Amino acid sequence: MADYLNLFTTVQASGPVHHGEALGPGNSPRTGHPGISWLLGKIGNAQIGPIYLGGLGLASLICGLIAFNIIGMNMLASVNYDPVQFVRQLFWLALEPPPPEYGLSLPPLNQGGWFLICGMFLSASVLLWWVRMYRRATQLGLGTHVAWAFAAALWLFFVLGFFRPILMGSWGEAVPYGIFPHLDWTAALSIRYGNLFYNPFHALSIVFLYGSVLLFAMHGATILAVTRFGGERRLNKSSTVAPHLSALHCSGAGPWGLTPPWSPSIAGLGGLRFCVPLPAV
Ligand code: 07D
Repeated sequence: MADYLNLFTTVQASGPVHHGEALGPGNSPRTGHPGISWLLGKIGNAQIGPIYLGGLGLASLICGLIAFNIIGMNMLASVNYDPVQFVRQLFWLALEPPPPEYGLSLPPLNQGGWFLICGMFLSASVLLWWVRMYRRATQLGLGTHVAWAFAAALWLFFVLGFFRPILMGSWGEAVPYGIFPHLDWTAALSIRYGNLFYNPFHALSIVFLYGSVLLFAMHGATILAVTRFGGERRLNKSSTVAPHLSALHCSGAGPWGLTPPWSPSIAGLGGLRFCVPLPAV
């Protein structure tokens, strides 16, 4: 019989697709028919769609697409519209900010003018997406945590590409659009400030970034373990997993066994909750 024993023997959830919570007035309809993906179901929610696009989402995508095209067309122009060279040199191509002599003034299009126009569209795109994200959360009665996490990333994006160049008095300080060119910018900035590896604030940023990832992973894994993967029932059936612990914590008469509520279970999360016998499914 299929059983919830560990992550790799889970039973795939299948059934009628869910079309989402009812949307209140002022919302657009969702688009697309939801589908089920077995592979996605191995790592999380198996259902994809329907998608909520809405006015803000659409406006954001349009602005992003304009920015993307400005970058692509400028890169193409830089290789004389040769498609072969475009592909061969793609990782080295760039849409660069204006040279420093222009300061914060408006340069000609091919001297960084396109870069500034592109920056405006890209900024509009990410800000519109932020508002969409915030509104989706409130409309569905969720917390706005994800929007604030995204805002933290946007803060870095705008510091590097907008606030710092203004404070330095030159758009030339901004990060170029391009795969290797933006990495070159990072390396150059690091060297200019004495190698960021020696900068304690950069070190702290790394620790917090990696630390957040670890905490989010542990938090998500805990939620999955005790909900989707049937953690309560699995621990209750712990005789299959650890007979000695099961005998210690889950034996005895009555629904609560001999485990007092304050004693740790094998999960260390409180004996009472995890030793309640549940009907076999
Ligand atoms: C940039 C913000 C999110 C962007 C958003 C915008 C689109 C694009 C595109 C339409 C990433 C959305 C945009 C969707 C659409 C089109 C075309 C997030 C961003 C939302 N470092 N370093 C950090 C490490 C070194 C340097 C942060 C590690 C070297 C500089 C992080 C190492 C040198 C800066 C970090 C390492 C160097 C950083 C980034 C190891 C280079 C920064 C956090 C192991 C030789 C930035 C305080 C992040 C910063 C930064 C990690 C090495 C330079 C902690 C692990 C020594 C100049 N580095 N780094 O999430 O904040 O970025 O520094 O070697 O400015 Mg570093």
